[in-house]
Amino acid sequence: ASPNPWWANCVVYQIYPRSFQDTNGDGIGDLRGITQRLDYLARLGVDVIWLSPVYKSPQDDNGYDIADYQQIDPMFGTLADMDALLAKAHRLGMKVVMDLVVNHTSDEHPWFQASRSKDDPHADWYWWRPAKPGHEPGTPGAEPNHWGSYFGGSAWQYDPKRGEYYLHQFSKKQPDLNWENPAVRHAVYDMMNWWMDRGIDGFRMDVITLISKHLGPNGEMEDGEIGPEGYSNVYWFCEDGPRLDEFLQEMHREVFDGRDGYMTVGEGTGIEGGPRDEHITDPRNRELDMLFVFTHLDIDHGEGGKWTPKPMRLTDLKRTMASQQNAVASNGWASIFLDNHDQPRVVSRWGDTSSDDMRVRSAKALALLAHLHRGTPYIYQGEELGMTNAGFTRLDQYRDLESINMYHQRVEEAKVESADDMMAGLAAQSRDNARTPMQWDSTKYAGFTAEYAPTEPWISVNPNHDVINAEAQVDDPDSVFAFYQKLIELRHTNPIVAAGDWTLLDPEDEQVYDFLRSLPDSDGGVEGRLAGSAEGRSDGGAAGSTEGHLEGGVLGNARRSLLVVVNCSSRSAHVPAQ
Ligand code: TEU
Ligand code: CA
Repeated sequence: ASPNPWWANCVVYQIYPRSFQDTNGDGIGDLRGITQRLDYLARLGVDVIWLSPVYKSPQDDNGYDIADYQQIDPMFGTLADMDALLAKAHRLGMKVVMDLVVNHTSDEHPWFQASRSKDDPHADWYWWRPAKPGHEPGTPGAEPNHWGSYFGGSAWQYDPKRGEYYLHQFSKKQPDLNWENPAVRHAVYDMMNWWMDRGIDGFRMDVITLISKHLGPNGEMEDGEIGPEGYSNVYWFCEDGPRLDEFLQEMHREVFDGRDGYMTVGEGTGIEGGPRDEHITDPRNRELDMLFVFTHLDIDHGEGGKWTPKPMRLTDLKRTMASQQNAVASNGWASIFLDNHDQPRVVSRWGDTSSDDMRVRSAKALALLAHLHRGTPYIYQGEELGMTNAGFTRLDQYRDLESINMYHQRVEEAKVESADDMMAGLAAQSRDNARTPMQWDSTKYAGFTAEYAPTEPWISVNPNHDVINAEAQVDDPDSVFAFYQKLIELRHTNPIVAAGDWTLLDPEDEQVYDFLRSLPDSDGGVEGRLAGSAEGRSDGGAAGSTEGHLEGGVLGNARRSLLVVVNCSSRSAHVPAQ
């Protein structure tokens, strides 16, 4: 059933446009900046670029709140700039995938504005509900239920014009669209077709597994247990709802049937890497090509969730990765990622950054680990340089609404955490860790914006850009950048990397992460595997001690199999990395 489609041999590079390259000195990255830097990406060797949202938006959640799907936000440029970007990328042999954010729109989208009138044709395009019976609409406690938003506060917002509440899982400027309404779905498909016809090569679909809601038989929305912050969980209502497969198949029919050379990857919020992952990505079901499954990024979340991080155990990483790999071993396909714009930088998170040398080794080890699993690897901008967490120590350095809102909610309102603990949680887990400007060179603003730019970057540049930057790495054969180049090259040239089976070797070992890749008709044999494993362990040397380091190597490289061994012992010696 393995289709071996074009994207199985590809490496995708995610760009967060506002932090990539500024060309007009306003301190915000733009499309022209991306176009200028495409040669760098071609040199790295990536095949596909995924752009986080660049559509017209009030930027409440940095563009994940879209007010017009068919316009570029003036901050980023124009449609003509987008066409130029596409043309140059294609000329350089790279495809371009755009972010599709259709679980919700901005509250400033004309659809939502129209929906505020009960007699408008758009009245039913969002999730409107009246106040709780017996309560005065708009007063505290009158919300339809206790669901909390992921970005703080209630998931319900009162609209005085309509006299009702609308559901927003994310910020109150991100109302959830009502996918039960066929008019909503067809408006989305029309927009997607418009972009495909313009020449883009597919979509990364934001929280696409949340579009179908679990309604009761009469449209009821059940409340849940109220947590320490005063809200109940909304996720059970939205994750992997009963009509998800139907909606994805309809989308496939309406947008993708009859096209080729494109790819789709869905953010698989709530999909655990099991039968549902396999089902959604099995090409026979005509839903999505790949999903991002997040189980491996939850392993360092403590009892209070991501804001109370705990040390990561290597055995948990292996267990979660194995479940993701095994889910799609016969049907479907995996996406492999350790970083994105919502996650702290993996080298700070799980690596050893106590010295420059160890940071570089850690970055390479993590790269090796990710890129030699079976699936399509995703690189998040700056990961290929070993960029680190932001190192912010004050709340006013943060820009992310989730980080700021959750600080206020947890520390000041619900008082579930001290200010110091929350600042430590933010330093470890805030999304802004991934959003500091791309480090191109060692000049004042890291080459992200000109030194004489009239405006400071929208978020501070990491002071370590004097050491960690692209200019210092692109010509250095020992750099993290060069290591990524080699891994990408390996995927393109060695069929075992793209197509080989994946077998985890020592699930219980806390220091060594080793696995075997082999093509089904492997002539390596079982004996060879075991010998390779033993060799890897002794070569790792420091396994069991606390003085080794996190680094990796491909030890066996037979014609039909590949043994990958990553020594993670230093990591265990240095957690919690805070
Ligand atoms: O993220 C949604 C998501 O599933 C969460 O893991 C999100 O990262 C978390 O709530 C924040 O810690 C997507 C986008 O990637 C994110 O940038 C957007 O803010 C969000 O959807 C809403 O569009
Ligand atoms: Ca700019």
